[in-house]
Amino acid sequence: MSLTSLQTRLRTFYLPLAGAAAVPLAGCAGEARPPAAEFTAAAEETILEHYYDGSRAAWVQSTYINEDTTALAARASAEALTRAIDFAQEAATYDAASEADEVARKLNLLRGGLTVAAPADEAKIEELSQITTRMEAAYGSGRHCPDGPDTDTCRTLDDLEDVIDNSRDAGALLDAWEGWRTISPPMKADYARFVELSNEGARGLGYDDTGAMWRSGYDMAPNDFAAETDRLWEQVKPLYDDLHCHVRAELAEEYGPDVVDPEGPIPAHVLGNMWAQTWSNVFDLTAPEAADPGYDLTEILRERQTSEREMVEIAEGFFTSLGMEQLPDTFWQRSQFLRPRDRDVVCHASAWQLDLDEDVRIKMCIQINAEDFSTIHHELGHTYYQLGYRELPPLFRDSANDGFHEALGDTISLSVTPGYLVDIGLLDEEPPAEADLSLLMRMALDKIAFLPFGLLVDRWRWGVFSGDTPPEEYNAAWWRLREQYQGVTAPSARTEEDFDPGAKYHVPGNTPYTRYFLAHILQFQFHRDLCAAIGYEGPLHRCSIYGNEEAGSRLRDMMAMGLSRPWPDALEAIGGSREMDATAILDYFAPLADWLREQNAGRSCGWS
Ligand code: X8Z
Ligand code: ZN
Repeated sequence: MSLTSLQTRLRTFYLPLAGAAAVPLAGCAGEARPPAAEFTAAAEETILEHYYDGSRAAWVQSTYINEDTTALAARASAEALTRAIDFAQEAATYDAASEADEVARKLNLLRGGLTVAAPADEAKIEELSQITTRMEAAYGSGRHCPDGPDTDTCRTLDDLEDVIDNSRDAGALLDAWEGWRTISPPMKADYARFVELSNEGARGLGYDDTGAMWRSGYDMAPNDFAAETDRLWEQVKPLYDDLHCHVRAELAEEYGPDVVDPEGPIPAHVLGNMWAQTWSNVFDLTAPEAADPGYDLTEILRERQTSEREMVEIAEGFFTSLGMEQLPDTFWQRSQFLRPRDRDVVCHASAWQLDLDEDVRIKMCIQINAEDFSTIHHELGHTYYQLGYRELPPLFRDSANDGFHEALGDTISLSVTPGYLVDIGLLDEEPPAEADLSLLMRMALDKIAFLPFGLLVDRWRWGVFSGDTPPEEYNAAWWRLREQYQGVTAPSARTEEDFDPGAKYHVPGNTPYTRYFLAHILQFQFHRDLCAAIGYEGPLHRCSIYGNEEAGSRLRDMMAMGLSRPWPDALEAIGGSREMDATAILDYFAPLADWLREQNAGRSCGWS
């Protein structure tokens, strides 16, 4: 996995993969316990010692899925988890509050920095590791085979996404949408058992459940964190509602009221994305008619016959323009850019730091299009963050909070403006100012549309982990949240035989998801702060920090801080503010918000 995904499994399994044997454990009568600083130092040493072995096993499994690599990865995962739990339990015996800041932080990270805990029981650790590894493999090798396995009719996620992203045939869309969701029902029993075991582990460490453990990683009380995400959502919801209203009206016109009810939630198969999480593939149906965006980056990349590797090189060029280092040779030698022809891999994009040092890699199945160009910047954001904090003590080699890791590369992507594309020679001239509305619309279809999805995935998991949502209500609860937050509905009848959350990578991959919601707020905040810092005064969507030393130095300072300080300190390093604030995203889209309100005049909005 990766530090996004990678982050998950790194920290989950491999970080505290440290060898328990090297650290004397407390608990035996008469045995002296080392001072906390000694304990954390020894833990970090063992973490480093074992980390590479664990992440190599995970890398090989993700890039070559079969029984053997899955068994080896499960074994490595069990060993890592055993050590992690030993460390976490040991850390919990210290009173962090009475220690110096740095040691207190390390104790809390050892105790609560896991994405999955396990009961301190060898058999249960083994079972949990097998389940998580099996779910990951099931997703990666998932195929829809209408005529049975290993027939010519089998279609991979790429094949099915190709339909969802591009087709306008409601029947074909439905077929692809339902097809991908045939991969997940077999995961349901595993998922339910995973919930039981990981909760037992979290409770053993003093948390109410796994969801509470996840919410504890934000330098504030877990309940305050949930309230903070509600507050941010309330700030942006009016803009989302306006976008939803307009998009639904245009889709109803395209597909007719039998497919898209002009007053109800939008069916999930017509939004141009397998999970209806970003909508820019329906740009042509929803764009402002008078304003041509002036260019299409997908077409430019294809016409120029840009290769997958060249796309990564262009993205690297943005980061080096900010004064960051070139990527190491091993990055180019060891990364996976293409879907291999002859074996199953986990194609979901991720960025890895296998040795917690310079062995950084990305794993993608790049397609030559604008969306993947942006995802490459996203992944390199992870990579540069990893390189940026590699000198810190091992436990601090991570971002200020997980939203920061997800936001960095996207912040760079916001600077991929038409002006920047002209600068690097991909575009001949900047489109006229009238194109801005369309450019903002294309961006909003990704960034604004994503927000409620970014929130609801973990709202679902928080309910599952707390027991409010038992297995017999998994799917119904998922669709209730999809409708409540997104105003999106299932395009055909679903039952508890289905397990639709399992068809989204991060559920079987056990990657917390609120990080992406935070990142979508933070990246606009970073962008606004950096643009102000470089003295830019025009509209935010035309600002690019490309080539700017001052912006680069602020980003580098933040990355070099890693996880060593509470996240408000890192936020302050960028722009002075210590609070997350969604007004930046509202500022960015202000011209579009006005236009949307005009379009919606006379329409009835909302869906309940
Ligand atoms: O999973 C990712 C990245 C890897 S951390 C490609 N993202 C989320 C998703 O695809 O669902 C980026 C945005 C949201
Ligand atoms: Zn990411």
